[in-house]
Amino acid sequence: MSAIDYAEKIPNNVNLVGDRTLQRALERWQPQFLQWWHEMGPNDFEGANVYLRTAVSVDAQGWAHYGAIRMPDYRWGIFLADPVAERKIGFGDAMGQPAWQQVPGEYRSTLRRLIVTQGDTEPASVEQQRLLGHTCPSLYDLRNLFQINVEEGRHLWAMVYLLHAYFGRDGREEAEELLARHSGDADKPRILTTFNEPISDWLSLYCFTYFTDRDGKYQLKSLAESAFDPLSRTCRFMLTEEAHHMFVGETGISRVVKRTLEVMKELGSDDPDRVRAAGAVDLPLLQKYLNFWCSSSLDLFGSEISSNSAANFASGLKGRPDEGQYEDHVLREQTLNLVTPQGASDVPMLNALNEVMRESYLKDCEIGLKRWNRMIERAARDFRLSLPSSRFRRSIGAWAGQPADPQGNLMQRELYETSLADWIPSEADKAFVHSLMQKVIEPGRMAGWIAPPERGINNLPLEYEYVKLH
Ligand code: BYC
Repeated sequence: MSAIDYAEKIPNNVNLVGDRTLQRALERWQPQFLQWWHEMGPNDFEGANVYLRTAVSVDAQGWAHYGAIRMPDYRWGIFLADPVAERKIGFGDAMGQPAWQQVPGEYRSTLRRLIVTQGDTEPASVEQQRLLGHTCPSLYDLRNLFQINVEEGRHLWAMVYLLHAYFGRDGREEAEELLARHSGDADKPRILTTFNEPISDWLSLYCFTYFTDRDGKYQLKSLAESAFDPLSRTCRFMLTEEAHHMFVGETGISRVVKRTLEVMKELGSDDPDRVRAAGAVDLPLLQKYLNFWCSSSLDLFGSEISSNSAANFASGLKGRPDEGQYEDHVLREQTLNLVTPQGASDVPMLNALNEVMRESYLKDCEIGLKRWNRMIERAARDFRLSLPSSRFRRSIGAWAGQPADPQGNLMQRELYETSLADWIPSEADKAFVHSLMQKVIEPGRMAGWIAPPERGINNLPLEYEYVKLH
């Protein structure tokens, strides 16, 4: 178990003092990061005392430390999971050879690109969520939002450490660019489309943390398999933080469903208009939000047929999540039958790995859907939530721009365009959801559109003042 050194200016468990040049470079980046947080983070809440958890070590018990702090005082730092002794490459053409402690020259630019793409999403999400504090449904939720935000900030630190430590001058320049691109910026947007979508209401936040953070889980798991050992160790520790983000999404949507069912019971009706008039989110509206964020997140896996994915796997840069669960780790002999708008064909498995990952991701997404549908079934309501087909509303890959309905049926483009407002939130839907977003900050109280959570944080009561605003 590695303890984290909090006596240092940059808390770390990588013996930063042992490398003065790296330490100095990171100490130069640190004020730029803090300035970015001050400008692009949840800056209207800088004076608030937030009940946050901070890692004290990188093992499973390392989350013990909880305490109220101001967010700008959060100790962002560099934490890697402990090394695995004599770790070997677990897949690809170099399988069985020792994992790399340095970046092989021939993979330098590809690895840098993967790390930059991963790193870019982290500050992007903080930027996307920066105004949500003003409309929080409770102090409990406000605290969870801020916990997620500071951890995304730390995930940025994780990638910046790799860039500084292993990619020299190019890496340092990329680290600066990570603070210069901004979510939704017309001139310098974030790299991946989902991270340029506005998240201006809490229903979107719960969908984002359910669907998009789950893509994070899959991407981090596949990078945790990497032959480049520092990347693997970094991602393994990031995954421990990611779990809470998905928890916020899954329980957030559960609480919305619970409240909606209560309102339907009180009204004795499931008429969406009446549910809305009573100040709750009708289930068809929730379905539209699920359709939007799920389809956007499906794009994050890349093209169905991808030479990048083949090269990354074969060279050992990026594996499949939980690579150990598979039998064949080289994949030179296998094919996958893929259906594209051009028809079905057998594709070399190496080129189809984005699709393999997307399909296992969709299965993982189903778990929440089952839970929510059980709640709806138990309330004897005749409605079921579902995931959209991976052909629906795609912008990347074989199905990009294809007019497919949420069930995946191709249709006439004109009808598709006019039907979109029935499938994803329309302007009127968004305006309604925004009208629900009224800030509730009395300890223990909840907004009317969401049920309370089953329990508080770290065994504290729900009435605890998780954020002291003044
Ligand atoms: N948007 O062969 P292709 C998270 C580009 S979330 C825009 O289809 P490939 C988090 C691609 O870059 C996890 N561009 O796909 C969650 C490529 O460009 P170049 C983030 C896209 O390369 C919540 C070209 O299209 N981590 O952590 O096999 C809160 C052809 O690429 C998109 C990662 O993504 C898109 N959606 O896979 C906070 C892991 N998709 O190179 C955080 C690192 C593709 O030809 N990234 N393109 O110029 C990767 O592994 C890969 O870059 C991708 C794409 C999976 C994104």
